[in-house]
Amino acid sequence: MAYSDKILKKSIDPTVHQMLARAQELGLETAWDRYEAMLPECGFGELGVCCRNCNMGPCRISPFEDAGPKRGVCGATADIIVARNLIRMIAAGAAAHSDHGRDLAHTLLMTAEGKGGGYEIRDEQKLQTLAAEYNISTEGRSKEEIALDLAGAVYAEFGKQEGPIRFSRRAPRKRVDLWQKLGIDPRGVDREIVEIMHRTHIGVDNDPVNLILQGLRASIADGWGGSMIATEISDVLFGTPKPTRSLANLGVLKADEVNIIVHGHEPTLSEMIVAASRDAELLALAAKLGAKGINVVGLCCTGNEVLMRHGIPIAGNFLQQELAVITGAVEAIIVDVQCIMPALGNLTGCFHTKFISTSPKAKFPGAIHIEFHEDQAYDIAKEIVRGAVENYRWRKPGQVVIPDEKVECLVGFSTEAILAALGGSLEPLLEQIKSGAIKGLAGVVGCNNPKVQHDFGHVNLVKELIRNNVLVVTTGCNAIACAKVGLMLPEAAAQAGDGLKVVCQSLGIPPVLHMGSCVDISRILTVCAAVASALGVDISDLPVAGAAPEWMSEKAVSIGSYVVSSGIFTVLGTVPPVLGSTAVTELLTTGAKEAIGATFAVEPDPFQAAQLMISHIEDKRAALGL
Ligand code: CUV
Ligand code: SF4
Repeated sequence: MAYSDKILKKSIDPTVHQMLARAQELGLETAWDRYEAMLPECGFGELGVCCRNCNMGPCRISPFEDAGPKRGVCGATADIIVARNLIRMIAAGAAAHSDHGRDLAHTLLMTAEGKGGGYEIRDEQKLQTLAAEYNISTEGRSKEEIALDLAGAVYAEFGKQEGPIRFSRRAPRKRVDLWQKLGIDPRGVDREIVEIMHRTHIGVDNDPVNLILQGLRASIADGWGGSMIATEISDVLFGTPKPTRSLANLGVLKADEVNIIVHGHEPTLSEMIVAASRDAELLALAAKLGAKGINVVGLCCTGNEVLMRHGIPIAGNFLQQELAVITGAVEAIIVDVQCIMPALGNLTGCFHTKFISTSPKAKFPGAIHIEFHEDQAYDIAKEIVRGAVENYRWRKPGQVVIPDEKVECLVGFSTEAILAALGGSLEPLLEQIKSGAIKGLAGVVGCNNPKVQHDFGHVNLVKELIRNNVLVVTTGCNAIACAKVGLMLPEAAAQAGDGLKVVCQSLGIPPVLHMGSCVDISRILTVCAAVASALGVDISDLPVAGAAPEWMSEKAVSIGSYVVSSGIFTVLGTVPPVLGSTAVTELLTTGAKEAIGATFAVEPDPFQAAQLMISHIEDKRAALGL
C-alpha cells in the first residue's frame, strides 16, 4: 500500500506507516498529531531560559541582544536559569531510575523475609558476588539470610549521608579520585537529588558551574547507584540474562490469542504477569473463550526486561505504544511507571482494550487501577490476567489490523553473557581492540521523539558504527529499534566492517548487543570499568563513545550526565534546552573535557554523529598507542 509523504516522514518502520494510516481512517490522534498541534513549541522553553522556581515569576530571559529582560525578578541570569533547569531534569531522571532501584531492593527484602508473594532468588551466583562486594558473610548461610543482609545494604544506599555508594567503587581508581577532587563523588542517592531541589530554590546556588557539578554528582548516584542497584537486584531475583532468541515489532500480536501488553519499567510486575499467563486455569479459561492461548508481549523497558530474561516478544518502542492499541487486538495494556502516555486512557476507550494501572505512584485518566503489592504478587497478577482473558470475548475481529512485520533477534547480553561468549575473560575482546579488528565500543541508547523521524537516527547511527568496525552495545528504545531491523541477529555481521564481521562470526554474536533496559546502562558502565581497570587506565582513555539519537525523557538527561561524568564522550541527537546560556553550553560541550575528560556533542544527523564518535574513538586509540 502507498502511504502519504506525511506518514512516511514520521518513521522508517513500516508498521508505523500502516498503523498511522489506520489511525487516520478511524479518526484517532497520536503523539505525532499532538506534536504538530503544539508547533511552534515555546522558544523560551527550548532555550531553557524560562524560570518558574518562585512566584515573583514566571520569568523568561530575552534571547535577543538588544531587547527584553536579561535578568529574572530575583536577578537570575540566563546562565543561572539554564543551569538550574537542567539539573532539575537530572534530579527527576535520577529519582525515577533510583526509585525503580529502591522498589527492587524492597522486593528483595520481602522475598528474603519470606513475604515475597511468588518471587524467589533465581541467581545465587550473583547473590554471592554482590554479597562479597558488600562484605556480607556467606559461609554456611542460606540464600535468604544472605539476601536479607544484601537487601538491607542496598536499601541503605538511598538514604546514606556520607557515602560512598558501594557500586561506585567499581569505577577505576583514577575516576573515583577525579570525582573526589571535583567534589562530585555521591554521598547517597536521595541526598544528591534532594540537594538539587534545595540548590535550585530561589536564592540558593547561583553559580552555573557549581550547579552543574551538583547535577553530575546526582547523575553519578543514578548510574553507579540507583540504576546499578536496579540491574543487579533484578538479576538476583529474576536471573541474569543469557542469549535468547525472540521477535520484535507489532507483528508479535496474535489474531487468535489473548494479547496482553506489559508496558513501563519495573520487572517486578512484568515477571509476574508472564508467570500468571502460564497458569493452567487461565489457559483453560482462554481456550473456553475461543482463544488459542495467552500472548504476553512487551513495550519499552519493562518489555526489554522480560525480553532479555524470558524471550518474551517485544511489540515496539516508545512511539509505538498508541499504535499497539490501534491494532484493536489488545485485551489489556498493563502498566506500572515511566514513559506511559496519559493519552492511552482516551485511546483505549475507543477499543475493547483495558488500560490497567498498577502502581500507587502512577494513576491515569481512563485506566482501571488494580494495585500491585509484592506480598501478593502472583495472586494479583493472576487477577489482572484473568480480566484480560475475559475481555477477549469483547474483541471485534472486524476492527483488528495487525501488521505482519516481526523480526527475529538474539538478545540477553548481560556483562556475564558477554564474558561467557568470550570464553570467560575480557582478554579476547581486548586483543581484538588492540589488533584493530574492533576499533572500539559504542553505547547507543535512549528514547524516541516525534521531533525526529522515528527510528531513523537509531538505526542509521548504529549501522554506520558497525560498518566502521565499532561494536555496539545498546539498551532501551534504541535496542528495540535495532531488533526490529534485524541488527540483533548474528547474520547482521554481514553489515559490519571486515574486522568486526570476522569477530562476530567466530563468536556467533550479533554486531549489536542488547544489554537490556535503561537502568541496564549500568551494565555498560561495569564493562567499561572492567576494561579500563584491566588496561590500567581511566574510562576516559578508552576508545569508547555514547549516543542517544532520539532521546526525550528526563531520565535520558541523567543518563547522558553520568555517562559523560564517567569519562565517555556522548552525542545527543535532539537538542537539550541549554542553548539559552552560552556558558552552560560551552561547559557541557568543551569545558567538561578539562574537568572530567569527556564532553557532550549535539548532532541530529546520525551519519555525522557516527563520524564524531568514530573520530573520537580513533583519537583515543592513538593516545593509547594503538
Ligand atoms: Ni528506557 S526512557 S522512552 S522506555 S528509552 Fe524508551 Fe524506558 Fe526512553 Fe522510556
Ligand atoms: Fe524569576 Fe528568580 Fe523567581 Fe526564577 S527564581 S521565577 S528567575 S524571580
